Amino acid sequence: MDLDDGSDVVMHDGDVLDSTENYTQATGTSLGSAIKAEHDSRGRIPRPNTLKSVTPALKGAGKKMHSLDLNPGIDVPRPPKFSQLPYATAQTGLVYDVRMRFHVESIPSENDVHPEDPRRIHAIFEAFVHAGLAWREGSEGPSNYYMGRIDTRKVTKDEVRLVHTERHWDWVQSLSTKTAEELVDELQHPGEYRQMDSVYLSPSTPYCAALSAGGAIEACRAILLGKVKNVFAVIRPPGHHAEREDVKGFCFYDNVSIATKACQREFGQRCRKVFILDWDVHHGNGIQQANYDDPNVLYISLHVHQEGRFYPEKSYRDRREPYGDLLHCGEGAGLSTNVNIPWRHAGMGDADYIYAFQQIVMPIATEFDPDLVIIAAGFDAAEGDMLGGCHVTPAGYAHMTHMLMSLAKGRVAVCLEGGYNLDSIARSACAVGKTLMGEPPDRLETFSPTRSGVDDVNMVVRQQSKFWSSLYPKDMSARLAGPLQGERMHDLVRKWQATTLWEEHEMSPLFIHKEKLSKSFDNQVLATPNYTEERPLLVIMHDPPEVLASPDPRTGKIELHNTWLTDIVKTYVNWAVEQGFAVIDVNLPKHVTSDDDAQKHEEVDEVLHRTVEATHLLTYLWDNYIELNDSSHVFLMGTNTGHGAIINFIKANEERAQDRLSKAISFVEDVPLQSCKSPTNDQLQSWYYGASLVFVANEHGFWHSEFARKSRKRFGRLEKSEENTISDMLVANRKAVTDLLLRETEKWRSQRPVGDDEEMAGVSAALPEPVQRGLPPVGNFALSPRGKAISNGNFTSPNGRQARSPRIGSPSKAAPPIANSVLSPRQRPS
Ligand code: X5A
Ligand code: ZN
Repeated sequence: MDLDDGSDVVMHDGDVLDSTENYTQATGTSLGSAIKAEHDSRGRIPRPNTLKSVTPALKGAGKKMHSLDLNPGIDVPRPPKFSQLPYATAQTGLVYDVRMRFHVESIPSENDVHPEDPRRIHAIFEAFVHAGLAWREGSEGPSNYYMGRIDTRKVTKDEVRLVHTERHWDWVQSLSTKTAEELVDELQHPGEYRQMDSVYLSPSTPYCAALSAGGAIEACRAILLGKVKNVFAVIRPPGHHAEREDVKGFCFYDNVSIATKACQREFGQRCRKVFILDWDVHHGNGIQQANYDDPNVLYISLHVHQEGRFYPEKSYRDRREPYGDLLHCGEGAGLSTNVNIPWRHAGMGDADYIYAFQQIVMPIATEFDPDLVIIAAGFDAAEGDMLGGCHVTPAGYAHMTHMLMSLAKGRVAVCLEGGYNLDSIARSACAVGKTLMGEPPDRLETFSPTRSGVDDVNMVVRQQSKFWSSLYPKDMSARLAGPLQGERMHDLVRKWQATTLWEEHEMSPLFIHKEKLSKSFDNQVLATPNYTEERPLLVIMHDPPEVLASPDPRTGKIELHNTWLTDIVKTYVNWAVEQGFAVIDVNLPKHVTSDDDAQKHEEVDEVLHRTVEATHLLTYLWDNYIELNDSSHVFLMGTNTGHGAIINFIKANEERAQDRLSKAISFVEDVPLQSCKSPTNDQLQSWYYGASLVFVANEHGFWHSEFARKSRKRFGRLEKSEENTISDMLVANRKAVTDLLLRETEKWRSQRPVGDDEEMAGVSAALPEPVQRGLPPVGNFALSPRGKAISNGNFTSPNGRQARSPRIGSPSKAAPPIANSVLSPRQRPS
């Protein structure tokens, strides 16, 4: 065996422990001076074998654990008290050694203390003592309930080599003989094979890193040897970012992976399968790498990912592709035993974590059925952590711990990783410690996971359902992306709408010049042929129709017979056409697809972004199709982001809007209500008040704001709807809208030539002429998704003045319209 020198295990050193463990107000600097006292004249920490050692060295892995018997303190683990309840009456172990505080910045920076602060482990130990969980000289005692103290020791080279390269070991070792200046130089001019990323170095770094990894091993061994029921290892430096040959993210040795492999080697069948749960807010790239092809190590990590923008992604020397995304599921025999739960946003809280545990972690871990559970327990997702930006509470950590304790007959080793707010980590660790000791978790206080959190979890379920028989619904994306070549329903529905609007009202697409084009833009803007004529023009900017589905509970499939589409906007279009109005119908997609994401789940685009897009579109329509025509009236109607677009447009085009716009009608369900206040024109808001009608959902937050009582006028003429969804509001308030439009157009209606339009509308509604009419001119005015204009010669110039040829589909391409005959499922009009 490849062993270190004879000093590789040093047990309790009375002097050091007594002088520092009671150092209750230890700070970075005061601790620094306590440590400096032990440095020799050259400013180096003595080699461990010069520290007074009270026990003989324990060499190598797999030797009998002697320290448990040798240490005569009150906090030594005792055997279970009651053989009928061996687990319940056994103690929780505690690994903590003050010497792990020696790893400090060699030249401390003045103002900003490095977050991976030596006080971190002290703060946790201190909190344990104060909470009565851990014993310290001077604590009341003896108590039967303290954690049982387990000594740490230095990891051996042989153990480190289970995970890291020899070069990695040698380089870490080499730090111990360097001066402060040399260490700074090492950081600033990293050698050819190494690039420093988020670490600091001190001569005692190799020593502390060795104690940290050794502590993780001894924690697990104590459980597997039956000395304790579970363990909390308060260790530093952390480990989960350290890779085979890289120190990274404050980490030197991958403590948890080293402990895993050491225990698998020592205990064989008794510790064949290890489950590592990593709740540090960062992805544990090191743990993933070390166990990626091992079917006997299940690694599950919950971490903020932000689509690759969060640490440690983008920090790899080899510039590798995202490593912590949900597609990384292991390789070879280890395919399926790597599970990433990447949060696309920070700000996750208890409810998100509990949801992930219930939907993913516990089903998979239960099916995996481990012999040992190790928690890579960073507390940087805790409320108050400055690096994580999340909100997990102590009760949240307690519940996660509690759930994990149902696995592996309760064999849970908690190993500290990150966590940088001293107060947060102390409180979180206490909650975990108490839970390990048998105390039921505190009540949770938040229960609603965030929208994106639910999406993130369900995406992982979908991915992992390929590998785990306990996960449903099963994924179907492979089928979609394969020979089936699924199309987005959004695009199909809009195509169908275009077909019906063509058949019933001869509505056809207006050319929209868009830089970034996608299928979702085809057919977005449909107009009746008379939109340039002297008659009222109604422009409706609306959300896509609502789809209500009852998915198959097992497969997640949405069957068409269990799916309903409600398109209330259509009834407004029908009504307006009957009145002889021209109509421009604008569909505002909730997500704009791009070519390469055709079969992927997409979150709804941000409201702000969608509103900006809708504003551009409205401005374009106004410039090219509305302003220059002969309309007698212009009515703008908008739902949700359409409302925002109308207000934005008015504010940016005060004069033009006031000149031509007759009424602006809005329906607002789940977007902010916009005011029409202009900084330069006081008169604008009173004009808008007179020209608007704004329906606001019954439960919209506005009604509880102070605006609802005073200064309402700037929001236009508000109507509180009885209803709460756009569809319901459009139904319930239709009469108010149509009455308003009738009143506004009274004069025009009494003067116009009789018969003309009603006749046309009546004919097309009663007597469709499918074969003659042919297919609607879908795609004729829009650009194709690839950005190429498809034109068959009938091109409407963007100024909208040119006459439009109403029938464009060539008769040879004619296919029966949807209403008149049914196409077989595979058949397509060619
Ligand atoms: C263990 C851990 C975080 C590193 C952040 C570097 N490391 N910016 O939490
Ligand atoms: Zn972290």
